[in-house]
Amino acid sequence: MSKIAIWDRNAETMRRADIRALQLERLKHLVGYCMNNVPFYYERLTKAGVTAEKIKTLSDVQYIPFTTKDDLRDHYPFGLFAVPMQKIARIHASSGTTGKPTVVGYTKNDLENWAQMVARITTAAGADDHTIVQIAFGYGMFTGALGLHYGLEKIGAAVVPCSSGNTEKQLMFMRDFKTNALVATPSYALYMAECAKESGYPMEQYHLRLGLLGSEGCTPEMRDRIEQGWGMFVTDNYGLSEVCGPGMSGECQLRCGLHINEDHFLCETINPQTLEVLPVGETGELVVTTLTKEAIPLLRYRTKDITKITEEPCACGRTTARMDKIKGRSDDMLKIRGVNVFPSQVESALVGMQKIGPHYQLIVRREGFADTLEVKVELVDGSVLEKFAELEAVQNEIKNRLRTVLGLSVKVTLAEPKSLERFTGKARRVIDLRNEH
Ligand code: DLL
Repeated sequence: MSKIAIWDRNAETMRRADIRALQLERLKHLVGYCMNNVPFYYERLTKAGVTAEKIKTLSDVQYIPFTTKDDLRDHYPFGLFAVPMQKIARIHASSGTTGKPTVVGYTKNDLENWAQMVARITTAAGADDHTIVQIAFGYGMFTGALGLHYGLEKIGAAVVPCSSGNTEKQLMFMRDFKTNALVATPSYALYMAECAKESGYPMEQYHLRLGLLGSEGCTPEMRDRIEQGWGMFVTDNYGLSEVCGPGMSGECQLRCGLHINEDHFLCETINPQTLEVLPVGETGELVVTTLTKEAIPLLRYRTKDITKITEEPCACGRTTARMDKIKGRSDDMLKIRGVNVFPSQVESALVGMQKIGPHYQLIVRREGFADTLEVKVELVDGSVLEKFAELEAVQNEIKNRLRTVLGLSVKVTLAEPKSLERFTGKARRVIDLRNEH
């Protein structure tokens, strides 16, 4: 592992009191800016009785109403933009599965800030000007590819904009270019490792050392599998298109939480049911206020992502608050016969078990009035399917593990090797059949 480098020492190692003071100053300015430039916020803030002058301390942020994905959708496409179109330099949209996508814009300043934030988190992860990085996120409206692209260019890395898919070609470039870093979703990185093993070229022809993975959850167990598959060191980075894209936070090489770019984002956690603000250190839904965005500033945006924040300084020297790896989304949480189940819990319990592969699927059904969960996993060795006693033993072991972790009895189905779907972008592991007849 290389020595710990810091891209923007000023911003990343500020004293806590100075960070808080800067956030307060920016929050006050932001409230005025939103009032003056976005009619939606003018109405919301006026109704709530909030003005810039009334913000005296950072905790006064709690008086500002939340903004949600529905607010963005209701104002599709540009209704929440705070600047005229002449000032917009780029437009992205989120990959929503239903309804209209959420559209976000960037001014030139926003793009520069974004690239700086990505430069910070990729440096923290261990990338530098010796890095040859293949970007295997889909280029297009998704913020992942271009977001990482410009940040990595800024730190002097050689960027290979492969996009996602066409895995054989990706692998050829990796071998021929001596690519030493990979940007992808964890599920695609895992799939690529599987393809590399099968492609017939010795693994010594691959030179990956660093995985900058993000855009979806990845348990430590899954991370181990990816690291073993590639022989590389994997870091996690987080963001969402609504608040800029990747670059909001990322792990340093010590991997004890994701450093938040706090000069650009004010983060809180709330109880998603009661909406009350939680004390720092308690697990809840992450709420983000963008402190510097010009094109589409967001006040208290509800991310639906579940995490907790710590303000303890990190041994890497950065003083910025860190968030835990995302535990799940509040809207991903399955409620099975009264028990809360996060797909990540199932992943932790399964991945790393002998005899089964790291790909899985969760199928939720409604039977009568009760919801049931089926967990489908792949066998490493398909011949087990013909040996009843062995099959039953594997099935029971998985069932018992899941019962211990979830406190719930689930149906376990063992499938042929390589029979479950593979993903080149974000994985879709939960199939919810509750509303199908
Ligand atoms: O996924 C932005 C991004 C791109 C982040 C590339 C990191 C790397 P969206 O498509 O708007 O934006 O999806 C945002 O993805 O609310 C989380 O639920 C999930 N997500 C993103 N990063 C992580 C992560 C991008 N590191 C949504 N761990 C978020 C877990 C993540 N979930």
